[in-house]
Amino acid sequence: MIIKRQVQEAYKNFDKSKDGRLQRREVREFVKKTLGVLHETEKFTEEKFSTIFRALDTNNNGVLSKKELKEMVKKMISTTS
Ligand SMILES: [Ca+2]
Repeated sequence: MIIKRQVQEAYKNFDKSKDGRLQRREVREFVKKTLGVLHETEKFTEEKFSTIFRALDTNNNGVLSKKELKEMVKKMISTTS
């Protein structure tokens, strides 16, 4: 399943602290890289990221769990395909 694979890849590549949660800056790298592939011409601003991150960090603790990241990947796929 593509979502599961994306999430696993994201953690493998971006969870630098290897604690199973993505810090804000780790999420930014992931989103930037992923959106950079999907929307090469679109500029990805900090403001835009903040909006996305707030929406994704559903329990508002400043990090994304795998569950939260999975939701994000789902949304990203549904809005770009
Ligand atoms: Ca969270």
